[in-house]
Amino acid sequence: MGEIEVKYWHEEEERMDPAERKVFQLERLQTTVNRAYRKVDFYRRTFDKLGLKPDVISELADISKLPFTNKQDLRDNYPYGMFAVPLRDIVRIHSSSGTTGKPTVVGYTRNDLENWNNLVARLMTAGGVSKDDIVHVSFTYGLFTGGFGLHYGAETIGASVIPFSSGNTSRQLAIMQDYKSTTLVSTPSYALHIAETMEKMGINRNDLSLKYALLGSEPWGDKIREEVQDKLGVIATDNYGLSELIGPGISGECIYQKGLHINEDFFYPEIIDPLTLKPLPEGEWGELVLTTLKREAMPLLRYRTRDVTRLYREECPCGRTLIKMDKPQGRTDDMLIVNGVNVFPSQVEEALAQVQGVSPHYIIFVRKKGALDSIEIKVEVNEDIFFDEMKKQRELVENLTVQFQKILLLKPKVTLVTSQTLERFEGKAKRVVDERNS
Ligand code: DLL
Repeated sequence: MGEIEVKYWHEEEERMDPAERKVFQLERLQTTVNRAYRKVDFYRRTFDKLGLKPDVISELADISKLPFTNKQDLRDNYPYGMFAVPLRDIVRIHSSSGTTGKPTVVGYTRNDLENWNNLVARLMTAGGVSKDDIVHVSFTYGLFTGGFGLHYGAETIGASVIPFSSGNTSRQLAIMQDYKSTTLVSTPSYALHIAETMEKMGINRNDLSLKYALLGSEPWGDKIREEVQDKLGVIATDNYGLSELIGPGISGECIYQKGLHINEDFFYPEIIDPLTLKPLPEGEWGELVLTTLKREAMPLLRYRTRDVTRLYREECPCGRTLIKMDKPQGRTDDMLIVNGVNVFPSQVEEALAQVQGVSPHYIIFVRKKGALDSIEIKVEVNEDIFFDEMKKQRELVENLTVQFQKILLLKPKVTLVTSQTLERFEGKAKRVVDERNS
């Protein structure tokens, strides 16, 4: 990695002295709170009910006096009730899929779009991309923010963008090969799927020109990173965001892969205890809460992301001074409670990483057995394990069970399945089947 040159998109902002950045944050927070109160009925009503005045912020710590905003608030104000500008000033609308309720709608003014493009350009630059790159986008283009978000970020840098969108993996590979794509943009699970399809098609990493993979939109750990890097021959960096706040562009890793740099001059991050709702000090794990600092169309105050991570400051070899967040471990609403024990799917992945011979593909089943919950984890073995050797299989199951017990603090039933039998995903992977209420 030594020869890789560190690049910045907004060097001044990304390397600013944190004390100086705080001055900007405070000014922007005050403006945001004022605008939200004046322009969004929902905030005015909430503030008035609490007897809060919009001038409540005289220092950054005062943010804890503000109420939280939840996904339900966006749903209650569906579709345009959270907008702080008239519709004629909105130039783009995205929304969530709405599979679990009313969709949440997000609007962007022209300035919001410009900021969004630049924030994505920042994280893509941090991940190694430059105007010399050919960027293949495998995110869906549509209401989902992934496709358009990364697309315009790459265009802003001046890279050549191939807007493939999702589906037809063998054709995607042919295009990547012929067009000499240097950068893959997708979910981590889709990057894995591409790697497997390459094997099936007899395509070698040297047949492709890939150098970077910018992966995001779902949790992933080191095992997936290693596989993707090894099989595609790339530096794979993580990037995080959610549509309610902007989409991708909230944070991203640099090529040193030492945590995600948060664009904190645009989003003020806090970590709270999801039960007491009290702010937690830097370094502690909890729920990420974000406040927009520059958004025109839809300012959001203390939005509860439900994502579990921690915030920390440390000197990064890349020179960025932005606060970091750890790779999100999962969502508080994805957390399974199995016989009173909290289980995150990411812990399963962590356990898998400790064991040789298994792939990163798994599914967790939770069932009710009488009064108790039971958990089964189906794990796909690697091709090179001889499935007909009973002894080897038994050892592998024992090995996995020990690791799961150590990390999950409960004993699951472990079932091995042959290579390539679990479902693959083009969008976000679904790894939990909770059959307790069905
Ligand atoms: O997934 C935005 C995005 C697109 C981010 C492309 C990065 C790349 P939503 O569909 O609204 O937006 O889903 C947001 O996905 O609250 C997290 O739970 C999860 N998520 C997103 N990025 C990551 C990540 C986009 N890097 C929800 N690691 C968030 C873990 C992630 N989880």
